[in-house]
Amino acid sequence: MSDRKNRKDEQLDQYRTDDSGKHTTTNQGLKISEDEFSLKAGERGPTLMEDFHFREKMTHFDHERIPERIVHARGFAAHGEFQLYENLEKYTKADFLNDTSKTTPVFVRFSTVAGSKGSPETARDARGFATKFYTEEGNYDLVGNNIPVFFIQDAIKFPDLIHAVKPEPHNGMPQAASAHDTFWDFIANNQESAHMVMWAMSDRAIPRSFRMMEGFGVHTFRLVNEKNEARFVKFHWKPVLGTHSLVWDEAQKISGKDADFHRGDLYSSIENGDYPEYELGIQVIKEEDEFKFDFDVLDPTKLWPEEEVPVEIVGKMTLNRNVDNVFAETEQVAFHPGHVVPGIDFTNDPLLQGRLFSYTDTQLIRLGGPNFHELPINRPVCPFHNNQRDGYGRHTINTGQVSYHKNSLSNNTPSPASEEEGGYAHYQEKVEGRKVRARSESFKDHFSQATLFWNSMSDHEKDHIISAFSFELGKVGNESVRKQVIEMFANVSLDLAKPVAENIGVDAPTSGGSDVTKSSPALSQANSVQSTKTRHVGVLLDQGFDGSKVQKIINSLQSEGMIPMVISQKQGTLKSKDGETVDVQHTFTTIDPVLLDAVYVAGGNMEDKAFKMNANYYVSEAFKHFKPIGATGNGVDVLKEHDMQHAAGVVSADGAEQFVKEFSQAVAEHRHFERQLV
Ligand code: HDE
Repeated sequence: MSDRKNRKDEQLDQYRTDDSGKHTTTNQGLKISEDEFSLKAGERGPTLMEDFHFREKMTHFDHERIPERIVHARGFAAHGEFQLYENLEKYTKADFLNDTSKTTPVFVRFSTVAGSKGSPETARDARGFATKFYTEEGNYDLVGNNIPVFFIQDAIKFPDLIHAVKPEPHNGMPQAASAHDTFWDFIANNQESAHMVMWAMSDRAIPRSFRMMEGFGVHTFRLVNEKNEARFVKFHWKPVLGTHSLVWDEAQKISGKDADFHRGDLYSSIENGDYPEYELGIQVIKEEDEFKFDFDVLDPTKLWPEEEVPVEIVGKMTLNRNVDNVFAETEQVAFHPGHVVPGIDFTNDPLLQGRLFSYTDTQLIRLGGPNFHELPINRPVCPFHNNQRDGYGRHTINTGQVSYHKNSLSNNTPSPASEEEGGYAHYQEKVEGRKVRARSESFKDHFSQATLFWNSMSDHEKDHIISAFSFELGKVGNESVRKQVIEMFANVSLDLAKPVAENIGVDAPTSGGSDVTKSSPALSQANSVQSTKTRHVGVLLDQGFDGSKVQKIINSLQSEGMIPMVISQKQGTLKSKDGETVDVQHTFTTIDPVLLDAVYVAGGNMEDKAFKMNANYYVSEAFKHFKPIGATGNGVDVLKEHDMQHAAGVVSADGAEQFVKEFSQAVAEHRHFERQLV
């Protein structure tokens, strides 16, 4: 946890309270003398109405729940800071993007979209990536996802999309899953979804960690500079550890073994001082180039290929503090894409326009009224003044007689600021048109970028997409829906639609295919950053191991940034042949290979059937999930038993140094999908 307090942290100090070591009181401050027995008429008699302590305690409990978010209910958040690398005044007058000496406090909430508040975190889904910048000009919210495009082009369709993906209304199933009839029926009948579905069926929808996924603002926004020159912009977050994913079988098993897998990973990384870092990137298009591309820059189902519009890296965000209280902070935080600062503005993207309405509206029911901006987590670090008054849960005590504009009694204050004084002025875009309910022709190509995405995938990523479609559609009972989806995705690629059709028992498409040959290497995770940092290595160990060698290897793995965890049959201490001792961190039952990044069989008693059986299980699961596997000493016997010693990503080099070198390389590569293709 970071020791230095930033402005937001200092502000939150006024609201923090520590109850430890204190007497219990009622909410009126009255000390109570008994907290286990209600007040009764006689030891065996009825409880009395006058027991104010009982009534207050129970009433508060009865009202502890608020409605969960209609989407993104399952989320986890942390505090941090944003540091600008270079002054962006040529693009924007936003103060926090103009001064490299400033750090801006941030609060970031990650989430899944479809599942309820208690649902498993490794479901196949997009992830929310919402950032609140507490700038000196007010809060700026970048409310993004880990997928750069969206299912629909117009906000009016959002309730339909969400109704289709949520559990079906007649039986309330399935939870946190798109693998059901109504979702795929919606997709087949709303073909603008093709591009995002490709992402949702790809490895991007099962990230290894919140720390290893990208973030995207999705919409095209505007940057406006001091001279009132505007440019189109797309925002990106690039994780310093690279973008990495789980595999589907593993993700499903993690849902059972540890439904808190992603929050646990974020929480413990921050507690251990391994602060998650993301670089902020911007893609900028000049206004005069608006129509120079083969997509409409206002269409939220399109990305701007990085090879055509490069991403400029402009700053870094570091998450360095866990919340003190999940309800007060993570649950009560209220994001809104309409929370902007001077220098950042909207465009006419019809999805964005609708979001500008929805987010305040939803907080009114979720947080119970119009004063949610006063909750500590939502307060800007700069002062706020206006004539809004009253309402449920008002905290501010506005003094004085005047609460209207214009006035003379308070010298016509509070009063609007001019642009020079920092007043927000909307960009004066010229707009004209008839009132129509329609969609622009330029929004009607739904498949080219879906094919671009497909073309950009490596062979193993394509295999995963075929498997994901086969799984999801395999769960769709209605045959007509299955057929419609195959026909739809035949427009993306026959190399995709044909094998899926075969897997799900419907006729292969006879027409379709795409002329698009373009690809964008930046879209493939196979080209992402490799790193050993914070990778969890399960060290399988038993009594009588080779003490000095194993200890040396464990220390070296640690200095490469990995987190080795000794796993054995029983908790306690293990003794080596040469008398060294090692503490056991987990037993074979308290952890599972699906929760690890790599497995290292460091040796043990192979005569012991239980040890051998567990070691076999750990190694075969890790192998199945393409994870790096290492073995030294008699641990190598386990590899031999599975005939895997020569497979990709399996390391059994003899000397400790060589072993660490090869094993570190294997861990940095994350997964070894060459195994899948042989
Ligand atoms: Fe959201 N979305 N959304 N969304 N969204 C909400 O607001 C909505 C969309 C996103 O951690 C809700 O406070 C509409 C795109 C995130 O608290 C709600 C449309 C993107 C979060 C809402 C969209 C997002 C939300 C529910 C279509 C990526 C969680 C609770 C026009 C750019 C924020 C809440 C958090 C949450 C509406 C589409 C991201 C109902 C109407 C596109 C990360 O207001």
